[in-house]
This record gives sequence, C-alpha cells and structure tokens, in this order.
Amino acid sequence: MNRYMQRIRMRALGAVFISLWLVLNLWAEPHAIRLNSLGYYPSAAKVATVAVGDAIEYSIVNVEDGETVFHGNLTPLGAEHPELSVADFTELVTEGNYQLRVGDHASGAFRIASDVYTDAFRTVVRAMYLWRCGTAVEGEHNGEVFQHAACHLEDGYMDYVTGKHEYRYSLGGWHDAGDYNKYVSNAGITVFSMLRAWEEFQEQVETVELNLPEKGGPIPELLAEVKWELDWVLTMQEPDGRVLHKLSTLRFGPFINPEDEKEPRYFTPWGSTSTANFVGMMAMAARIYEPYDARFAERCLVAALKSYDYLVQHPDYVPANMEGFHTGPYESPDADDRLWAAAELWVTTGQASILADVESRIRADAMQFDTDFDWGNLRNLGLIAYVFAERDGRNPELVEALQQDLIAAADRIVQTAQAHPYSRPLGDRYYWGCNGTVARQLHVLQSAMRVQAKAEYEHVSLDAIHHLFGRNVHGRSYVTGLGFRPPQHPHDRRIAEDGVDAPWPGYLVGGANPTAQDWLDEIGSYRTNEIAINWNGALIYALAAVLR
Ligand code: 9MR
Ligand code: 9MR
Ligand code: ZN
Repeated sequence: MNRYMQRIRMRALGAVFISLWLVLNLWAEPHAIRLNSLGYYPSAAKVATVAVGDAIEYSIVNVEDGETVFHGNLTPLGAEHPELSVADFTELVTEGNYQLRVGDHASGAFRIASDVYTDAFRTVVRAMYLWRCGTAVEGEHNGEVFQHAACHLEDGYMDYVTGKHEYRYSLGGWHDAGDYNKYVSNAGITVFSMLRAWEEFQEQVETVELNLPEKGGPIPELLAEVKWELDWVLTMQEPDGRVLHKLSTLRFGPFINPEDEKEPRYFTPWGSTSTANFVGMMAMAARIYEPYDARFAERCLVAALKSYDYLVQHPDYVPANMEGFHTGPYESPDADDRLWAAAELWVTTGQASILADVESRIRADAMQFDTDFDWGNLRNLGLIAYVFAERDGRNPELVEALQQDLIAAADRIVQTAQAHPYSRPLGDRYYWGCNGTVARQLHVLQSAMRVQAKAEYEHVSLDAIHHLFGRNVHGRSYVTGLGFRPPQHPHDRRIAEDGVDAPWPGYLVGGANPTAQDWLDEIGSYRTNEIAINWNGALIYALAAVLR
C-alpha cells in the first residue's frame, strides 16, 4: 500500500472512531439520580445526589403498585456545585421496592429492607472463588453460568530463581486480577481484609450461606475461601524462610480463558516485602484456623516463625529481582510490611521479643494511622493488629496515643465525606484502584468504632457503600453483576463461554482515574476498569461490616 492510500485509510478510520466515540459518550451520559442502587436499611440515612438543573422537588414511588409514597424538596449543594442537589428521604422507613423521581428522570429501582447487602456480600465473596486457579470453577448469577476448566496446571518453573529449568509445585491460589498471575505481596492485604472480616464480624458473616464447594465441611466457608489462597502462598516459601515474590508469565498474556493460557509461568526470586507479607498472613491464619483445622494452623505458625526469623537475621530491604518479567511489580519498601508481620506474629504468639520489635518499629516510623492505604502501605494493618490485641504487655501510653490518633484519622475521613457532594470518604482523590481504597477506609472507621462508638463512623461506613453502588458521578454501580447499570466491560481476561455476554459477577472495578469523570467501562481501560483481589477483599470487609 502506498503512503497516499495509507493516509486515506487512516482518515477513514479516524472518522469511524470519532462517530463511535460520540455514540459511546451519548450512551454513557451519567444517570441524573445517583443513589445506592442496592438500597438502604430502614433505620439508616438515605440520601441521593441529584443532577437535574433547576428541579426543586422529588418523589418516591413504590414500583410494585406505582403509588407515590414520599414527597420532598431538593436541597441545593451551593455555589461550588450549582448543578447538584440532594434528596434526603431518611424518614421513609417502610420496607419496599422504590424509585426516586425528579421531573422526567427516574432512578433505577432500589430497596429499603433489612437485608439489602446480604446478596452482594455473597456475590462478592463468591467472586473470589471464581478467581481460583488450578481448578475448574462454576457459578451461576442472574440465570447465567460462568465457568472455566482447571487452569495453570504446570505452575511453575524455577529458571529465574535457580538458573535451571526445574518444576516446582505451586498450584492453586487466586488469579490476581484481570491477569492470571499470582503475587504474594498483593495476597497480603487481601487476606488481611478477609480474615479481619471474620475476626470482627463472624456473627453476621456466619449467617450468609456462600455455597462454596467446602460448604458443610469443618471450616467455615469464608475461611475455606481464604485457605485456597493460603495453601498456595505456603508453596512460595523457600526452605530457609525467604519467600518468592511472584509466579507469572514473562509478559501479560492475551484475552483467553485461563485454561487456554499455556505459556510457562516462572517464579521470581524472593523479596523481603513478600516475605513480611507471608509472615503477616501465616501468623493470622495460625490463630484463626486453630479451632477448625489445628494441623493447618500449626503448619502456618511454623512457617511464619521461620520467615520471621529470616527477616530478623536480615534486616535490610531486599526488593525482588524481576529482571526478565514485564508483569505487575507489586514491589515497595518493607518497613510497613515488617511492622505488620511482627504485629500479627506477636498477637498470635505473645512472645515478648516480638512485642519489643513491634513497639520499636511503631516508635521508629509508624506513629500515625493513614486515612487511606493499599498494597504498598501496610502500616495500618500493623497498627490495627497491635491496638486491638487481646494481650498484656503493651506500653499503655503507646496504645493510648495510637487510639487517639485512630480517632483523629477516622474524624478526618468523616469530615471529608461530609464535605463531598457524593459523601465519598476519599474526597476528590482519584487514582488506580481508588474504589478499593474507598471500601478499605472502613478498616479505619470500624476500628475507630471499637475505641469510641460515634454514630458518624457507622454513617460514613454506609456512605462508602452507597458511593460504590451508585451514589457517584456516574450514577452507576461499580461492581459487576450488582446494582444499577454495573460495569459491562471490565478488564478481565476470562471470556465467558456459551455466549454469555455479561461479565463475571461480583467484581469491584478500580475506578475513576485521574479525575472523577475518568472511568471508562471498556475492556482496554486497565487503569480504571480492571478488577483485582485487593479491591474485592476490601469490599468483602466493608460489606461484612455493614451486614445486619
Ligand atoms: O492487562 C494488563 C493488566 O492486567 C495490568 O494491570 C496492566 C498494568 O500492569 O497491564 C495490562 O497489560 C497491558 C500492558 O501493560 C501494555 N500493553 C497492553 C496490555 C493490555 O492488554
Ligand atoms: O493496583 C496496582 C496499582 O496500585 C499500580 O499503580 C499498578 C501499576 O503498577 O498496578 C496495579 O496492580 C495491577 C498489577 O500490577 C497487575 N495485576 C493487575 C493489578 C490491578 O490493575
Ligand atoms: Zn489459573
């Protein structure tokens, strides 16, 4: 083809793209009535953000019989947000299925009921099950079946660790995200959230049947799901206690089903951050699984102590050598990870020398709680473990100071949410995975609740949930398969078989980035529309926290 022809072709292609872009934009017109499309508890606050220019009133209609059950005036949000107002219908407490109307605009249907988040909790935990690697999985959602055959049965090869093409057993675990690789340091924060959900909210969590393959067995279902990951994490430990950082293809693979990905997967060498994450996970597991599977718990404890000893003997930060790999790095300095590791191990063992390690680390660089955090900063994990330990021996002033700081951090979150037009507890900060962070902020709010039971902490916890399920700029749910106009095209390599168009259900997408508007519900948008275990783990904790 000559250059002239090429130019013509580029122009034609350009025109096609521009029209496509226009059509997509029209379709993507944000929905004007923005509320939690799952619904609200009867006794909870109920607030929608409305983007209908000069409207002054709204009504709420029961969708079963078309009856109008509530009228109210919209409250403008003021000069900063001239296009927005809020509808506060907290007073409506009657259970039912409703729609909020403003002029010609109507919201999607939402419920007021005492079990509005139960189904979401189940679906979001089952999404972890659907991420299982090394096995076939199958699940049904809204009448559609999602399934794949056993995958990655050759995990994995040691070339980059030993220099030899040797196989080492490492089946199982969860796929990390839209990619199928497995990373120890992202497992850490995910496992923390899920195991904290159990430790803090066991009573509510136990009432929800998850229908996992382990149902009816000796281990509660949520713990069985986490064990699937822990069994894999255990395979990443070297005999001397170091922990290999990841197991992955050399490059991100194509969009094919997991069982069709036959590229060899390799371990990278160890790293001190992953090793510390390993200790944190295994130390938690050692105490939490003890009542259900004492042998497994013992194995976790031995593994945790071995890796902890290695870290104590080798205090320097050693990033994993990932030369040759082009997949997710998940690498960050290890001070926070080492704090978390020591704190969990002390909670589990009560050993005085480990407590001394924890307290000196807290004094060195961790006196403060963060209002938001993700896989790269585990300081809050360590502080939460330390502050809420049911053990003697801590320095009382340090505990007191941290409790006060925790309250201060939670209060900052509350202020941020209250000042935001969508009550978003992260304010106007948008970055890769920020939806996960919004959910994860419940760790701070709920921890603060345990120090001082302020109503605002519970209130803003629900605000975070409301935001993720539709009270946001897009007026849409950010979780596949749940709520109003959920993501249809997440960055997820699984292509459903049997002509299922719907995306795999129960996944929180990463979220708008770098501004509130910048969420693209497109398969190629891995910066805003990917899914990942750490974000789902945070949402599991958040939903567990608000289960009634
Ligand atoms: O698909 C990959 C996704 O899972 C990762 O989160 C993301 C960032 O590390 O990278 C994606 O892969 C892209 C690669 O980085 C660049 N070429 C296009 C790939 C998308 O298919
Ligand atoms: O969540 C990760 C985000 O914080 C990083 O900025 C980004 C780039 O390194 O990677 C994200 O994690 C991706 C990982 O690297 C590969 N699997 C998919 C993860 C979610 O996009
Ligand atoms: Zn797999």
